[in-house]
Amino acid sequence: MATQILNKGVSRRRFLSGMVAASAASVVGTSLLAPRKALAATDTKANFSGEVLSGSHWGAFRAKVENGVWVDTVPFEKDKNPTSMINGVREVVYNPARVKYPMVRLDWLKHGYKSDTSQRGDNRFVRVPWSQALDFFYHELERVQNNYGPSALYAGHTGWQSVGKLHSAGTMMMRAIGLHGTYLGKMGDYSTGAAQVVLPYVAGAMEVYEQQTSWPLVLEHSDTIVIWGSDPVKNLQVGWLVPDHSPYAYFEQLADKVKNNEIKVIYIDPVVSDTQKFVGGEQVKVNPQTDVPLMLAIAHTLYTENLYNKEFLADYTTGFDKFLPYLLGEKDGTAKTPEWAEKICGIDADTIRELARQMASGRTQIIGGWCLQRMQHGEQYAWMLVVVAAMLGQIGLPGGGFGFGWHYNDAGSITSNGPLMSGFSGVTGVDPIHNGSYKGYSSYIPVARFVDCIENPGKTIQWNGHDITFPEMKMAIFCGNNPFHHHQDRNKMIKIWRKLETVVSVEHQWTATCRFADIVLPATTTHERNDIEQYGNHSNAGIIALPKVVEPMYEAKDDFDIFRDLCRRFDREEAFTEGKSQMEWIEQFYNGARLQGRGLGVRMPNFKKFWEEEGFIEFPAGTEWVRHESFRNEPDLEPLGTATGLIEIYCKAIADMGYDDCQGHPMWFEKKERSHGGPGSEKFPLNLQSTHPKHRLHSQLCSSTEHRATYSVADREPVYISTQDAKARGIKSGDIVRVFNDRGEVLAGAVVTDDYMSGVCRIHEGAWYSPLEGGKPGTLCTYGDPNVLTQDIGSSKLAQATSAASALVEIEKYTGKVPAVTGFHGPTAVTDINPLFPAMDLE
Ligand SMILES: Nc1nc2c(c(=O)[nH]1)N[C@H]1C(S)=C(S)[C@@H](COP(=O)(O)OP(=O)(O)OC[C@H]3O[C@@H](n4cnc5c(=O)[nH]c(N)nc54)[C@H](O)[C@@H]3O)O[C@H]1N2
Ligand SMILES: Nc1nc2c(c(=O)[nH]1)N[C@H]1C(S)=C(S)[C@@H](COP(=O)(O)OP(=O)(O)OC[C@H]3O[C@@H](n4cnc5c(=O)[nH]c(N)nc54)[C@H](O)[C@@H]3O)O[C@H]1N2
Ligand SMILES: [Mo]
Repeated sequence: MATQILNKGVSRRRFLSGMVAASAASVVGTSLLAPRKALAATDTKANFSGEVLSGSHWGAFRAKVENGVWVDTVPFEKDKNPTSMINGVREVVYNPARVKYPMVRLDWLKHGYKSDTSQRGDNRFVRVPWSQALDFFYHELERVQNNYGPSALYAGHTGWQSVGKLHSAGTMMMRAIGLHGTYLGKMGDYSTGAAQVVLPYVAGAMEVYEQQTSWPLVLEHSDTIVIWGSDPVKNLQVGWLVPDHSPYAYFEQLADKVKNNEIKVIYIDPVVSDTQKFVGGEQVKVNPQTDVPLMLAIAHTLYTENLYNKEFLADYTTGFDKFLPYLLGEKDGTAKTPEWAEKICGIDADTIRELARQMASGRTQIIGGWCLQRMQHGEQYAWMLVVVAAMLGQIGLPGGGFGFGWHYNDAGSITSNGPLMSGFSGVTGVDPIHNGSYKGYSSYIPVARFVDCIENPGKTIQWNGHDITFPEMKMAIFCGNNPFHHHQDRNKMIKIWRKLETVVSVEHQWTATCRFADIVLPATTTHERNDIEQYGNHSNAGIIALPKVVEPMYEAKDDFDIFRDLCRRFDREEAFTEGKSQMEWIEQFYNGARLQGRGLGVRMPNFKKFWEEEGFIEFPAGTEWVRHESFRNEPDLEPLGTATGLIEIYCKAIADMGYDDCQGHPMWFEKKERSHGGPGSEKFPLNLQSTHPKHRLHSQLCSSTEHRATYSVADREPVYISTQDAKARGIKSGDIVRVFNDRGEVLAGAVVTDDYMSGVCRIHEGAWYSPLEGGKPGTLCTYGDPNVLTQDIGSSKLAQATSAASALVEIEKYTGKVPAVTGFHGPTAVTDINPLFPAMDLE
């Protein structure tokens, strides 16, 4: 049924005057945005047939287009290890969950910010014209700023949006909203929330997002590589910019070296990872959430067997003397021996001792992942890994020491000698219209506590040495992220969401966040607009043009145009665009790099030639590099960024914060929920992993119908379960099962496998929340969103990061009537509404 377009006359007359004429569609068309003749080839794609080179978070590709329709995708020939996810990218443009039109939630349209928010999630929406949707958006910003000030407006962006130096959706939102007024922002992210707070105290840098030692040096120098809770072969498929997948060549070389017994690779992981399958090596099956006891026992062995590097500890670290009494049990009466650890982590004491001896027997590179810090007390893992590496004394040597980012953004590749391109900025230097008082509330919150903030205005929590006092949030804006996948404890979130008066979502997929929003604005995908991006992340291998592949679908508009049209409503359009068209911005980013390139001796063609001809430039190769080498060579001249310039095994700054759950040195803390005999495991015995998806980027590509069918099981998200646990529950591969705990229940499709140890199961994060009864807390999720089951608690008072990886569940074969999956069909469009619905109180 076709949705009825509401008459523009329904719009609020008072503030509309003068705006209808300036409504987006009438002013911004592709012809105005790309005025150059030279751009004709990429400008109008309506009847285009041919091939377009472009890029995405999943890599670069050539899109085959026939008569304006994208029909096939082949990987870019320079990418020697493309991911099969490339096949799902075309479907981002074409799928039933595309956001087609501006939509307003039915009851919000009737009653505005006084709507019945318990209806949120019932998915009933009304199509409205663009101008009206943007007027509502603008008017709400005004109302909230005037009545409550900046702390009631949350625009704390965190999210993966899409690639492109111009259309960085979250940046555009922050720029536009920031031109209107100040707002409540966020600190940190979900990815590395705990590590990025603790590691600067311990090692002087975040350590997570930085480049790592070049792979050729690791392959040459390492005797042992310990991969600790990390799966680079799975996780390097995607990148923040367009990945070049260059590290995969090194994993192939590593596999050869493992085969020839030249390098020993040990995986500390409850699961046989994709990396282990690709590279080979041995698994040490650790009980989930108990890596810190294992590390403490390794440290204990290194110490008692005199296998540690005293000179390194003396010259490069501080505080070992304060840590030692804890390690030896002089403080708490418990020596952290392998026998002590065995009972917690499930690895027998002799194996722990052998592991410690192996690590001390030659050059050892420790490669840590991030899942382990995405759990309660996640700070301790990151800190203790550095302590073990410090005791081994190889930090700063090629193939030795620690690294926390090898699974991310092509790390370990060799960085080119090319220039770095800048991008669209979230700030302008132009004063906002509203610059009100935060009235004693904090102007930012730790990002993973944002639902806690909505629930508890006025509450004060501790964070990284500060008191954070939550304000009363009234309005929230999301653009380029999907909180109804990324945040924990969905059912709690649904209840608390009702306290918000107005929620805006700018999206191109009808995600659960759209379902729980009031105003939904349809954005274009990368492939319906022009952009430019860096090719290769840490490798910075080159620059790739991202020309439009097809014309925008339905009424989708570029984020740039959405926010410029919003800014026009408060006289900040010029400040937003700086008077430049999209193509002028793209050209400016390119020319900035070209100028830089001259200084580096890298010649780049002029923009016209780049854009019209190759669309791709490769930079000359750089040189190999060793992380922490300069510190090792000259600790006085190149100190770390810590308070002492040294590695802080004991940290006075943290100790002085006086937190019970993160003290002056790394420690083992029992968890609220832990499998294998830990708290809560009698009722819910299985540890639920919600690690990063093998076939998606978070929730992105979940709505790609054909791609989803390649991995879903009985139409549901897979839940991986060990052979032993499946047998005990009478579950076979292909069964629909119910995964549940006291927080909620989801259906999923069972995959029974020997890759998982008993007591461990997994549903990848990003599976779309698909409620049986939309908006009802506790309702069954028909597809398998793992965040229905996770805990929403801070990691500790230090970082207040997400604890998504601390969750227990039970699984049973589902015997009830199997409901259809509800998540992927877009909104229920209400069309029989009287256009003269009761006037909203917009004053
Ligand atoms: N249980 C559990 N939860 C987790 C994690 C976990 O390990 N376990 N991991 C966490 C981590 S590390 C992360 S980084 C987060 C990720 O959380 P998010 O970054 O929120 O996840 P995405 O699915 O990438 O959401 C991006 C959204 O932006 C939209 N989008 C894409 N391009 C554009 C655009 O051009 N314009 C606009 N307006 N929108 C666009 C996409 O359609 C998508 O809905 O999830 C976190 N949540
Ligand atoms: N394909 C794909 N790749 C991605 C992403 C994606 O969505 N899809 N997202 C990207 C983003 S935003 C991020 S933040 C990173 C995330 O990177 P990470 O957080 O490092 O990755 P995960 O896949 O969540 O988990 C890595 C490993 O941790 C193991 N693990 C889980 N629990 C435990 C435990 O208790 N002990 C031990 N020793 N190991 C454990 C898992 O079995 C898995 O092998 O990935 C990036 N790469
Ligand atoms: Mo992340």
